[in-house]
Amino acid sequence: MKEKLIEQHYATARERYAELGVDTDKALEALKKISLSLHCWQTDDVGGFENPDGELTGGIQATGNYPGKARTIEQVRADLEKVKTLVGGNHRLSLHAIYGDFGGRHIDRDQIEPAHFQSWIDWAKANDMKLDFNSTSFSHPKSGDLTLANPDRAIRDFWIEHTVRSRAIADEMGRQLGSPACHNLWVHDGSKDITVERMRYRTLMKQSLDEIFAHKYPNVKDAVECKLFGMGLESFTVGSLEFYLAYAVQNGIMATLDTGHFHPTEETADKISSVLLFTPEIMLHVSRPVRWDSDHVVILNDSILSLAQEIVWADALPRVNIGLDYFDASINRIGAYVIGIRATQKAFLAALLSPIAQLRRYEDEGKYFQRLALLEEAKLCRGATYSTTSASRAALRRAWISSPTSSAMNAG
Ligand code: RNT
Ligand code: ZN
Repeated sequence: MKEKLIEQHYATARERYAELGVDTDKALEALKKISLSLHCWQTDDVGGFENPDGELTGGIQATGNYPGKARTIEQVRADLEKVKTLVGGNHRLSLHAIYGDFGGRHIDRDQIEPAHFQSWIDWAKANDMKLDFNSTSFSHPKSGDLTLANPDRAIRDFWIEHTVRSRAIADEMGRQLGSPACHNLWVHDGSKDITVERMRYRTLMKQSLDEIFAHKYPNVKDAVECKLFGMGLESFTVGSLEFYLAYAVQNGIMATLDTGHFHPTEETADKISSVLLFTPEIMLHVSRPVRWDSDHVVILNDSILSLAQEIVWADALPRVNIGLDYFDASINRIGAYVIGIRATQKAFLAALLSPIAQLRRYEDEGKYFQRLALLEEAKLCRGATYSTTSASRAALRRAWISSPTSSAMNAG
Protein backbone atom coordinates (compact mmCIF):
# COMPACT_ATOMS: atom_id res chain seq x y z
CA MET A 1 0.00 0.00 0.00
CA LYS A 2 2.68 2.44 1.03
CA GLU A 3 4.77 1.46 -2.00
CA LYS A 4 1.79 2.02 -4.25
CA LEU A 5 1.32 5.52 -2.88
CA ILE A 6 4.97 6.30 -3.39
CA GLU A 7 4.69 5.06 -6.98
CA GLN A 8 1.65 7.27 -7.54
CA HIS A 9 3.30 10.33 -6.10
CA TYR A 10 6.41 9.66 -8.08
CA ALA A 11 4.37 9.40 -11.28
CA THR A 12 2.87 12.84 -10.55
CA ALA A 13 6.26 14.30 -9.77
CA ARG A 14 7.71 12.82 -12.95
CA GLU A 15 4.98 14.50 -14.99
CA ARG A 16 5.43 17.85 -13.28
CA TYR A 17 9.16 17.81 -13.76
CA ALA A 18 8.81 16.67 -17.37
CA GLU A 19 6.81 19.85 -18.03
CA LEU A 20 9.95 21.72 -17.02
CA GLY A 21 12.13 19.55 -19.21
CA VAL A 22 13.53 17.58 -16.27
CA ASP A 23 13.87 13.80 -16.50
CA THR A 24 13.37 12.51 -12.95
CA ASP A 25 14.44 8.95 -13.81
CA LYS A 26 17.77 10.28 -15.02
CA ALA A 27 18.14 12.41 -11.90
CA LEU A 28 17.62 9.38 -9.67
CA GLU A 29 20.09 7.33 -11.70
CA ALA A 30 22.67 10.08 -11.32
CA LEU A 31 21.97 10.36 -7.59
CA LYS A 32 22.53 6.63 -7.11
CA LYS A 33 26.02 6.99 -8.53
CA ILE A 34 27.02 9.72 -6.08
CA SER A 35 29.23 8.07 -3.55
CA LEU A 36 29.89 10.05 -0.40
CA SER A 37 33.02 9.53 1.63
CA LEU A 38 31.66 8.94 5.13
CA HIS A 39 33.95 10.23 7.85
CA CYS A 40 34.60 7.59 10.51
CA TRP A 41 35.12 10.21 13.21
CA GLN A 42 31.45 11.01 13.89
CA THR A 43 31.19 7.62 15.63
CA ASP A 44 33.50 8.55 18.49
CA ASP A 45 33.91 12.34 18.58
CA VAL A 46 37.28 12.17 16.77
CA GLY A 47 38.72 9.92 19.47
CA GLY A 48 40.54 7.21 17.52
CA PHE A 49 42.21 4.17 19.06
CA GLU A 50 45.50 5.55 20.32
CA ASN A 51 43.81 6.87 23.39
CA PRO A 52 40.02 7.05 22.95
CA ASP A 53 39.55 9.19 26.05
CA GLY A 54 42.45 11.51 25.34
CA GLU A 55 42.04 15.21 24.77
CA LEU A 56 41.07 16.44 21.30
CA THR A 57 43.55 19.16 20.35
CA GLY A 58 44.52 21.03 17.21
CA GLY A 59 41.91 23.76 17.16
CA ILE A 60 38.93 21.41 16.85
CA GLN A 61 36.45 20.38 19.50
CA ALA A 62 33.57 17.92 19.88
CA THR A 63 31.10 19.05 22.52
CA GLY A 64 28.42 16.99 24.24
CA ASN A 65 28.34 13.72 26.13
CA TYR A 66 25.44 11.84 24.61
CA PRO A 67 25.78 8.17 25.51
CA GLY A 68 26.90 5.67 22.90
CA LYS A 69 30.28 6.97 21.81
CA ALA A 70 32.10 4.15 20.02
CA ARG A 71 35.14 3.02 21.99
CA THR A 72 36.51 0.11 20.02
CA ILE A 73 37.13 -0.70 16.40
CA GLU A 74 34.25 -3.19 16.55
CA GLN A 75 31.89 -0.49 17.80
CA VAL A 76 32.95 1.96 15.10
CA ARG A 77 32.35 -0.73 12.48
CA ALA A 78 29.01 -1.75 13.96
CA ASP A 79 27.86 1.89 13.88
CA LEU A 80 28.95 2.29 10.27
CA GLU A 81 27.20 -0.93 9.30
CA LYS A 82 24.05 0.38 10.93
CA VAL A 83 24.36 3.69 9.08
CA LYS A 84 24.64 1.78 5.81
CA THR A 85 21.25 0.18 6.43
CA LEU A 86 19.63 3.58 6.94
CA VAL A 87 20.75 5.41 3.80
CA GLY A 88 20.60 4.78 0.08
CA GLY A 89 23.60 4.66 -2.21
CA ASN A 90 26.99 3.09 -2.12
CA HIS A 91 29.49 5.05 -0.09
CA ARG A 92 33.16 5.24 0.76
CA LEU A 93 34.69 5.40 4.21
CA SER A 94 37.22 8.02 5.23
CA LEU A 95 39.60 6.94 8.00
CA HIS A 96 41.95 9.06 10.06
CA ALA A 97 45.40 7.71 10.86
CA ILE A 98 44.48 7.39 14.57
CA TYR A 99 41.87 4.72 13.70
CA GLY A 100 44.38 1.96 12.97
CA ASP A 101 43.96 -1.57 14.27
CA PHE A 102 46.80 -1.21 16.76
CA GLY A 103 45.80 -4.23 18.85
CA GLY A 104 46.14 -2.26 22.09
CA ARG A 105 49.82 -1.52 21.44
CA HIS A 106 51.24 1.98 21.36
CA ILE A 107 52.22 2.64 17.78
CA ASP A 108 53.48 6.18 17.41
CA ARG A 109 52.43 8.21 14.40
CA ASP A 110 55.81 7.92 12.73
CA GLN A 111 55.52 4.13 12.94
CA ILE A 112 52.14 3.44 11.33
CA GLU A 113 52.06 1.01 8.44
CA PRO A 114 49.59 -0.47 5.98
CA ALA A 115 49.47 -3.59 8.21
CA HIS A 116 47.68 -1.54 10.89
CA PHE A 117 44.89 -0.89 8.41
CA GLN A 118 44.66 -4.32 6.80
CA SER A 119 41.63 -5.26 8.89
CA TRP A 120 39.93 -2.07 7.68
CA ILE A 121 40.70 -2.98 4.09
CA ASP A 122 39.25 -6.45 4.68
CA TRP A 123 36.21 -4.95 6.37
CA ALA A 124 35.75 -2.50 3.50
CA LYS A 125 35.90 -5.36 0.99
CA ALA A 126 33.35 -7.35 2.95
CA ASN A 127 31.08 -4.31 3.11
CA ASP A 128 31.54 -3.30 -0.51
CA MET A 129 33.11 0.03 0.40
CA LYS A 130 36.16 1.90 -0.86
CA LEU A 131 38.47 3.79 1.49
CA ASP A 132 39.93 7.27 1.81
CA PHE A 133 42.54 8.37 4.33
CA ASN A 134 43.71 11.32 6.43
CA SER A 135 46.97 11.94 8.23
CA THR A 136 46.36 13.05 11.84
CA SER A 137 48.26 16.04 13.18
CA PHE A 138 46.12 16.69 16.26
CA SER A 139 45.77 15.08 19.71
CA HIS A 140 49.43 14.11 20.09
CA PRO A 141 52.20 15.29 22.46
CA LYS A 142 54.08 16.66 19.43
CA SER A 143 51.04 18.49 18.01
CA GLY A 144 51.57 21.85 19.72
CA ASP A 145 50.67 24.83 17.59
CA LEU A 146 53.00 23.86 14.74
CA THR A 147 53.63 20.50 13.10
CA LEU A 148 54.78 20.55 9.47
CA ALA A 149 55.67 24.25 9.84
CA ASN A 150 57.54 23.81 13.10
CA PRO A 151 60.97 25.53 13.17
CA ASP A 152 62.26 22.51 15.12
CA ARG A 153 63.61 20.17 12.46
CA ALA A 154 63.02 17.06 14.61
CA ILE A 155 59.33 17.86 15.11
CA ARG A 156 58.92 18.68 11.45
CA ASP A 157 60.60 15.42 10.45
CA PHE A 158 58.32 13.46 12.75
CA TRP A 159 55.23 14.86 11.02
CA ILE A 160 56.74 14.53 7.56
CA GLU A 161 57.40 10.87 8.30
CA HIS A 162 53.84 10.46 9.60
CA THR A 163 52.35 12.05 6.51
CA VAL A 164 54.44 10.05 4.05
CA ARG A 165 53.42 6.88 5.88
CA SER A 166 49.79 7.96 5.78
CA ARG A 167 50.01 8.35 2.03
CA ALA A 168 51.64 4.91 1.76
CA ILE A 169 48.71 3.48 3.68
CA ALA A 170 46.25 5.25 1.38
CA ASP A 171 48.16 3.81 -1.57
CA GLU A 172 47.77 0.29 -0.23
CA MET A 173 44.05 0.87 0.36
CA GLY A 174 43.62 2.15 -3.16
CA ARG A 175 45.60 -0.74 -4.61
CA GLN A 176 43.78 -3.50 -2.78
CA LEU A 177 40.34 -2.03 -3.27
CA GLY A 178 40.85 -1.09 -6.90
CA SER A 179 39.89 2.55 -6.41
CA PRO A 180 42.39 5.34 -5.73
CA ALA A 181 42.13 6.56 -2.15
CA CYS A 182 41.86 10.29 -1.52
CA HIS A 183 44.49 11.31 0.99
CA ASN A 184 43.54 14.51 2.76
CA LEU A 185 46.21 16.54 4.48
CA TRP A 186 44.92 18.95 7.07
CA VAL A 187 47.17 20.31 9.78
CA HIS A 188 46.12 22.83 12.36
CA ASP A 189 49.37 24.83 12.27
CA GLY A 190 48.77 28.38 13.33
CA SER A 191 48.99 30.92 16.06
CA LYS A 192 46.63 32.17 18.75
CA ASP A 193 47.95 35.69 18.64
CA ILE A 194 49.66 37.94 16.16
CA THR A 195 52.73 36.33 14.67
CA VAL A 196 55.69 38.11 13.15
CA GLU A 197 56.83 34.96 11.36
CA ARG A 198 54.17 34.33 8.71
CA MET A 199 56.67 34.02 5.89
CA ARG A 200 58.92 31.77 7.91
CA TYR A 201 56.17 29.29 8.85
CA ARG A 202 54.75 29.20 5.34
CA THR A 203 58.21 28.69 3.87
CA LEU A 204 58.79 25.76 6.23
CA MET A 205 55.36 24.37 5.43
CA LYS A 206 56.02 24.50 1.72
CA GLN A 207 59.36 22.71 2.22
CA SER A 208 57.68 20.00 4.29
CA LEU A 209 54.99 19.52 1.65
CA ASP A 210 57.60 19.29 -1.08
CA GLU A 211 59.36 16.54 0.87
CA ILE A 212 56.09 14.74 1.48
CA PHE A 213 54.92 14.85 -2.13
CA ALA A 214 58.33 13.90 -3.52
CA HIS A 215 57.17 10.34 -2.75
CA LYS A 216 54.91 9.13 -5.55
CA TYR A 217 51.94 6.90 -4.83
CA PRO A 218 49.98 5.82 -7.90
CA ASN A 219 46.85 4.77 -6.01
CA VAL A 220 46.45 8.03 -4.13
CA LYS A 221 44.62 11.22 -5.00
CA ASP A 222 46.27 13.87 -2.85
CA ALA A 223 44.38 16.78 -1.33
CA VAL A 224 45.37 19.68 0.93
CA GLU A 225 42.77 21.33 3.17
CA CYS A 226 42.79 25.01 4.02
CA LYS A 227 41.11 26.67 6.98
CA LEU A 228 40.36 30.18 8.13
CA PHE A 229 41.15 29.67 11.81
CA GLY A 230 41.14 27.08 14.55
CA MET A 231 40.05 27.39 18.16
CA GLY A 232 42.96 28.72 20.17
CA LEU A 233 44.68 29.49 16.86
CA GLU A 234 42.57 32.45 15.85
CA SER A 235 45.08 34.94 14.50
CA PHE A 236 46.94 32.94 11.89
CA THR A 237 46.63 29.70 9.97
CA VAL A 238 49.65 28.57 7.99
CA GLY A 239 47.48 26.57 5.56
CA SER A 240 45.22 29.36 4.37
CA LEU A 241 43.10 29.19 1.23
CA GLU A 242 45.65 31.09 -0.83
CA PHE A 243 48.51 28.95 0.43
CA TYR A 244 46.96 25.58 -0.36
CA LEU A 245 45.18 26.62 -3.52
CA ALA A 246 48.44 27.94 -4.94
CA TYR A 247 50.21 24.78 -3.80
CA ALA A 248 47.56 22.52 -5.32
CA VAL A 249 47.66 24.35 -8.64
CA GLN A 250 51.42 24.35 -8.78
CA ASN A 251 51.63 20.64 -8.00
CA GLY A 252 48.61 19.29 -9.83
CA ILE A 253 46.91 17.97 -6.69
CA MET A 254 43.49 18.62 -5.18
CA ALA A 255 42.39 21.40 -2.89
CA THR A 256 39.97 20.30 -0.18
CA LEU A 257 37.15 22.75 0.32
CA ASP A 258 35.55 22.35 3.73
CA THR A 259 32.26 24.24 3.80
CA GLY A 260 32.98 25.24 7.41
CA HIS A 261 36.34 26.83 6.69
CA PHE A 262 35.55 30.19 5.19
CA HIS A 263 34.26 33.60 6.15
CA PRO A 264 30.56 33.41 7.03
CA THR A 265 29.33 35.13 3.87
CA GLU A 266 31.80 33.41 1.59
CA GLU A 267 30.15 30.63 -0.42
CA THR A 268 32.00 27.40 -1.10
CA ALA A 269 29.66 26.95 -4.07
CA ASP A 270 31.24 29.85 -5.91
CA LYS A 271 34.70 28.30 -5.66
CA ILE A 272 33.91 25.14 -7.65
CA SER A 273 34.02 26.62 -11.14
CA SER A 274 37.19 28.57 -10.38
CA VAL A 275 39.17 25.84 -8.69
CA LEU A 276 38.25 23.13 -11.20
CA LEU A 277 39.72 25.13 -14.05
CA PHE A 278 43.14 24.89 -12.45
CA THR A 279 43.24 21.61 -10.51
CA PRO A 280 42.49 18.05 -11.62
CA GLU A 281 39.72 17.36 -9.10
CA ILE A 282 38.30 18.76 -5.89
CA MET A 283 37.84 17.17 -2.50
CA LEU A 284 34.93 18.45 -0.46
CA HIS A 285 34.35 18.36 3.27
CA VAL A 286 30.65 18.92 3.61
CA SER A 287 30.03 20.46 7.01
CA ARG A 288 28.09 23.24 8.68
CA PRO A 289 29.68 26.20 10.41
CA VAL A 290 27.87 27.69 13.41
CA ARG A 291 29.59 30.66 15.13
CA TRP A 292 33.02 29.40 16.16
CA ASP A 293 32.41 25.78 15.24
CA SER A 294 33.04 24.53 11.71
CA ASP A 295 31.66 21.04 12.24
CA HIS A 296 27.94 20.94 13.03
CA VAL A 297 25.81 18.20 11.50
CA VAL A 298 25.06 18.93 7.85
CA ILE A 299 21.49 20.01 7.15
CA LEU A 300 19.74 20.97 3.95
CA ASN A 301 20.60 24.67 3.97
CA ASP A 302 21.24 27.17 1.20
CA SER A 303 24.97 26.69 1.37
CA ILE A 304 24.73 22.95 0.63
CA LEU A 305 21.98 23.40 -1.96
CA SER A 306 23.96 25.93 -3.94
CA LEU A 307 27.13 23.87 -3.61
CA ALA A 308 25.37 20.86 -5.15
CA GLN A 309 23.87 23.05 -7.87
CA GLU A 310 27.22 24.47 -8.85
CA ILE A 311 28.73 20.99 -9.11
CA VAL A 312 25.84 19.63 -11.17
CA TRP A 313 25.55 22.72 -13.35
CA ALA A 314 29.30 22.64 -14.03
CA ASP A 315 28.90 19.00 -15.07
CA ALA A 316 31.62 18.33 -12.53
CA LEU A 317 30.30 15.36 -10.55
CA PRO A 318 33.03 13.00 -11.81
CA ARG A 319 35.71 15.45 -10.67
CA VAL A 320 34.41 16.17 -7.18
CA ASN A 321 35.15 13.81 -4.29
CA ILE A 322 32.44 14.44 -1.75
CA GLY A 323 33.50 13.79 1.81
CA LEU A 324 31.56 14.59 4.96
CA ASP A 325 33.20 16.21 7.95
CA TYR A 326 31.31 16.98 11.13
CA PHE A 327 31.16 15.71 14.66
CA ASP A 328 28.45 16.27 17.21
CA ALA A 329 28.72 14.50 20.57
CA SER A 330 25.44 15.90 21.88
CA ILE A 331 22.99 13.74 19.91
CA ASN A 332 22.69 10.13 18.81
CA ARG A 333 25.78 9.66 16.67
CA ILE A 334 24.25 7.28 14.15
CA GLY A 335 21.38 9.73 13.79
CA ALA A 336 23.89 12.53 13.20
CA TYR A 337 25.44 10.54 10.36
CA VAL A 338 22.14 9.77 8.74
CA ILE A 339 20.90 13.36 8.89
CA GLY A 340 24.08 14.66 7.26
CA ILE A 341 24.19 11.96 4.60
CA ARG A 342 20.55 12.42 3.67
CA ALA A 343 20.85 16.21 3.64
CA THR A 344 23.78 15.97 1.25
CA GLN A 345 21.91 13.52 -0.97
CA LYS A 346 18.81 15.73 -0.95
CA ALA A 347 20.92 18.72 -2.00
CA PHE A 348 22.28 16.76 -4.96
CA LEU A 349 18.85 15.43 -5.85
CA ALA A 350 17.49 18.98 -5.81
CA ALA A 351 20.35 20.10 -8.03
CA LEU A 352 19.79 17.21 -10.44
CA LEU A 353 16.11 18.14 -10.62
CA SER A 354 16.61 21.80 -11.35
CA PRO A 355 15.25 22.92 -14.75
CA ILE A 356 18.68 24.05 -15.85
CA ALA A 357 18.04 24.01 -19.60
CA GLN A 358 15.12 26.42 -19.25
CA LEU A 359 17.01 28.56 -16.73
CA ARG A 360 19.88 28.88 -19.16
CA ARG A 361 17.56 29.81 -22.01
CA TYR A 362 16.11 32.59 -19.88
CA GLU A 363 19.55 33.84 -18.99
CA ASP A 364 20.69 33.81 -22.63
CA GLU A 365 17.64 35.83 -23.56
CA GLY A 366 18.20 38.33 -20.78
CA LYS A 367 14.95 37.30 -19.10
CA TYR A 368 16.10 37.76 -15.55
CA PHE A 369 12.67 38.01 -13.91
CA GLN A 370 11.79 34.67 -15.50
CA ARG A 371 15.08 33.16 -14.38
CA LEU A 372 14.50 34.24 -10.79
CA ALA A 373 10.85 33.17 -10.86
CA LEU A 374 11.71 29.71 -12.13
CA LEU A 375 14.49 29.34 -9.56
CA GLU A 376 11.86 30.09 -6.93
CA GLU A 377 9.31 27.76 -8.51
CA ALA A 378 11.84 24.98 -8.61
CA LYS A 379 12.14 25.23 -4.85
CA LEU A 380 8.41 24.59 -4.38
CA CYS A 381 8.40 21.84 -6.94
CA ARG A 382 11.12 20.20 -4.94
CA GLY A 383 9.09 20.67 -1.78
CA ALA A 384 6.18 18.86 -3.38
CA THR A 385 8.22 15.73 -3.82
CA TYR A 386 9.72 15.84 -0.35
CA SER A 387 6.61 16.60 1.54
CA THR A 388 5.19 13.67 3.40
CA THR A 389 1.76 14.64 4.71
CA SER A 390 -1.09 14.70 2.25
CA ALA A 391 -2.23 18.13 3.51
CA SER A 392 1.13 19.72 2.82
CA ARG A 393 1.30 17.96 -0.54
CA ALA A 394 -2.07 19.38 -1.50
CA ALA A 395 -1.05 22.86 -0.39
CA LEU A 396 2.13 22.65 -2.38
CA ARG A 397 0.25 21.42 -5.42
CA ARG A 398 -2.14 24.39 -5.16
CA ALA A 399 0.77 26.77 -4.88
CA TRP A 400 2.36 25.19 -7.90
CA ILE A 401 -0.80 25.33 -10.03
CA SER A 402 -1.65 28.92 -9.14
CA SER A 403 1.89 30.15 -9.70
CA PRO A 404 2.97 31.86 -12.94
CA THR A 405 3.00 29.24 -15.66
CA SER A 406 5.88 28.89 -18.04
CA SER A 407 3.80 30.49 -20.79
CA ALA A 408 3.19 33.54 -18.61
CA MET A 409 6.90 33.69 -18.01
CA ASN A 410 7.62 33.41 -21.69
CA ALA A 411 5.46 36.44 -22.29
CA GLY A 412 8.37 38.26 -20.69
C1 RNT B 1 39.35 20.58 10.83
C2 RNT B 1 39.28 19.99 9.46
C3 RNT B 1 39.61 18.53 9.36
C4 RNT B 1 39.06 17.72 10.52
C5 RNT B 1 39.17 16.23 10.34
C6 RNT B 1 38.93 15.51 11.60
O1 RNT B 1 38.84 21.82 10.90
O2 RNT B 1 38.03 20.23 8.91
O3 RNT B 1 39.19 18.05 8.13
O4 RNT B 1 37.73 18.04 10.78
O5 RNT B 1 40.37 15.95 9.77
ZN1 ZN C 1 37.51 19.28 7.10
